[in-house]
Amino acid sequence: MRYKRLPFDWMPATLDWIPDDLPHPPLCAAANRKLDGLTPRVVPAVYFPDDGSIRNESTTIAYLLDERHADRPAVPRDPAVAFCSHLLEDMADEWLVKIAFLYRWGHEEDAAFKSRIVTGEFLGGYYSRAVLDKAAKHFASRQQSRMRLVGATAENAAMIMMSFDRLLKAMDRLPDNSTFIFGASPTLADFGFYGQLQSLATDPTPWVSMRGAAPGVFPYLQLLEDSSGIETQELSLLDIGAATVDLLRIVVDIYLPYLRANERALAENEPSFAFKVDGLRYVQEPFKYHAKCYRVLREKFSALDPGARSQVETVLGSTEFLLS
Ligand SMILES: N[C@@H](CCC(=O)N[C@@H](CS)C(=O)NCC(=O)O)C(=O)O
Repeated sequence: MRYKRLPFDWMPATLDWIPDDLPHPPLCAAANRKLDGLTPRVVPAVYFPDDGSIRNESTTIAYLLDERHADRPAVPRDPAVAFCSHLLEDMADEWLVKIAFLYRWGHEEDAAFKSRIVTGEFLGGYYSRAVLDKAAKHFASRQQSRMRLVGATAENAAMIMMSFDRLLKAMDRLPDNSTFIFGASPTLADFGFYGQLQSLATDPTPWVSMRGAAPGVFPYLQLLEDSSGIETQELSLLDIGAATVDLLRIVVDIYLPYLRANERALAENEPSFAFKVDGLRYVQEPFKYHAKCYRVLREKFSALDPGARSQVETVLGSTEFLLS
């Protein structure tokens, strides 16, 4: 919204995250009235005052905002860049959340620290320390109970951490060749990465490893925090550097095989699925929404004209997982 120079009000939202036996402060009540009837029950959500609609799913919201406010688009105009940007944003939304979950809810120190920040934000003030402690504990244990659903488990930790390691190495090299992932102005991919990396950069444990392994990521996040002063540029895959190619290769090596294994398990009604990368094994219950993500990616790939498709093929190295 800041990049697009759209004015907005920020409203902390609660869904059902406050225990029933605690008072629901006025801030929660106001946000909950706006979120009433929202499906699926996930945030972020954007309320559009012009038609009174409320929409969620961050990718859908981003496309919708570009449709309604075409100036300063987050979706690049060049179709090959737009496709790669969508691919990276999808991985950021759906895979990087496993890294964030594993760190935040898998370490007691991180869980205690961040659950207070999250719950304190939606309690909004005028609460006692006892109320904050109770709400934070309730929220942390609720999130910990969801780790398996997300795939953030001890048996998957090695692959998840390997993907984080590759991600940090690539992101740290981004400034060698550009400011943002595809060049001098940000795209949907940057905003997707921002959401997850900003969490990781402010949680105690990953913050320390990021400072050591990838100090170049912090100025990038700082620039993205408010990119309203950055001018929009035309972007081309012909100008991208090695770091961006490395990021895209993480999609090819890990995220697309994950999506395919998930889709197959759903089609065959399997209770769980597994896949391997570099000898590391990942296992999870199938997740319906990720089958939709995979379908959308293949539809977008098959809609590319031959010129754009060949550019995408060159940077990805392999498009085997994108062919229907
Ligand atoms: N794919 C969705 C994911 C949204 C999502 O899962 N949001 C979480 C919070 S970050 C949520 O609302 N979860 C529901 C819950 O925990 O009850 C998006 O990108 O918007």
